[in-house]
Amino acid sequence: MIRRTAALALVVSGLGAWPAVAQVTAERADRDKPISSAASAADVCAALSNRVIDGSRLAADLVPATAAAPVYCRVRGTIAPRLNFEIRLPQHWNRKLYYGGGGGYNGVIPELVVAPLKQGYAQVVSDSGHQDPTGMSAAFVQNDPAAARLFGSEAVPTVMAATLQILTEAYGAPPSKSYFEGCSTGGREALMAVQRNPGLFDGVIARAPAFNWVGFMGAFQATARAAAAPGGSFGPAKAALLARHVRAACDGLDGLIDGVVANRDACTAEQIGLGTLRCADGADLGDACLSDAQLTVVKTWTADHVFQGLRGIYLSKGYPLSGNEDDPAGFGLWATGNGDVRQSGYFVMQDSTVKYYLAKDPNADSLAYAPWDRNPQALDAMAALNDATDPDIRAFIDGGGKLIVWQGGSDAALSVASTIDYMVQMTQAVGPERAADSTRFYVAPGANHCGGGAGPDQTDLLDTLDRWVMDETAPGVLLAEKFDPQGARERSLPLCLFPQYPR
Ligand SMILES: [Ca+2]
Repeated sequence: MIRRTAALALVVSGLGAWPAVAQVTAERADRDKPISSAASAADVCAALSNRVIDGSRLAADLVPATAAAPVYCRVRGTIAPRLNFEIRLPQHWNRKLYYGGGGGYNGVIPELVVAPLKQGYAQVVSDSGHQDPTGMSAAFVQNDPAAARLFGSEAVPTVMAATLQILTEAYGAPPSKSYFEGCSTGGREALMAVQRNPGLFDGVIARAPAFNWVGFMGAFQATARAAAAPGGSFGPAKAALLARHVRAACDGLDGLIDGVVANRDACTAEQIGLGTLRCADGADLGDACLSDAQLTVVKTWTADHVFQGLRGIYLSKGYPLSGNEDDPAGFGLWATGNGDVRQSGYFVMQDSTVKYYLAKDPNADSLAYAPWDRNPQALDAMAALNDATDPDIRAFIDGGGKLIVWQGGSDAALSVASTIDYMVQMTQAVGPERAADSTRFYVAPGANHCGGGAGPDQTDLLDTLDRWVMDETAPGVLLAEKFDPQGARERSLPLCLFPQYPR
């Protein structure tokens, strides 16, 4: 409680926009309707509807129950000038807050996360301060440094300050515990909160964190350039060839031929022997071999990339070959565009990044922008905004915070090797005792970026985190499950603490 109050005061004093909880509580006494933490969704909707809190008028409406989700009160507001947030209040509040992270370049209000609502969590999400239905454009940073700062790190503490005030308005008390969970950009927001606002959350789940923004964007561009080069087009048949080759070399190294390479450390370049896939003379001779240009795509993708700023270097570790490169929603979606690189996630994200952060020219040809570190000041500026690479998270740990980091072993969007590197550095920075006491790291073999893929991708990390925070039941080996589209369980695997793997 001391920790929470201190954190809130810190956030509020830094903003000036939202009054402190103490003031709100005092205002409460003037209102006639008694509200308690037992208030129903309809009660809190009635209490909050049309309330003006520091210049922001709240819209509150009751969302009826559906087959998928229970009834809840949806509260919408805007923090000037245009930071939109949405709070979802359950029928029976469990006195805890769940903050859900964003994705890509944000710009949209994330969808309802049903499981925490069913468990009685209040839930909050935001668009992080700009509006863009594609969620993949960095145009918002053009001539708007405030929007750039909100996306980088400031949206979460700003929305948290408002949310704590509104929950206090609704229930007469702030939450007893606050958790953050996000994937990709949401995972970056999770680590950013741990690093820059260490008192904000009692527990944080960072899934597939996009934490090394400068590094992985540069790696995106490098692979996109290779795939855009003459002969570099990498279609589904070539991806299938590559995946079969990797599985033949590595699938059984974990003791089970199941289409998933769990023993990734043993699946080395020597074990894989990519050279045997080369077409005669390096020419493209069909779908049974790879041309030199196509091998360059794979080598660029699996290589480490280091970019030089004035303040230091920016790193992206190579992507491990997982044997799941034939998944059109993984390697195909992100890296190659299934044969048309301009349709790939890499191209789209790096293109917007070059145009609005680096070249600062909406008409720039992003693939011609080379080398990636030609403007080191621009790299440093983007890193200062967006990189959550600080390994020293002692302030978070020493304040009692718990951190769970998760990533899919065949994540083609963000390299699991970069996350492994961060977790090693973090452990060195805080010391192995603190890391063992307060952090957990899981790699789910065969799981894609944030979910999907050949391997079991589903684990209830929120429940795991909550039991850790509430009961001090430290997580060990968990269960990863995979469900078919009808919700039936297809298979499961143990979810081991890194660097262990199921065998
Ligand atoms: Ca296997």
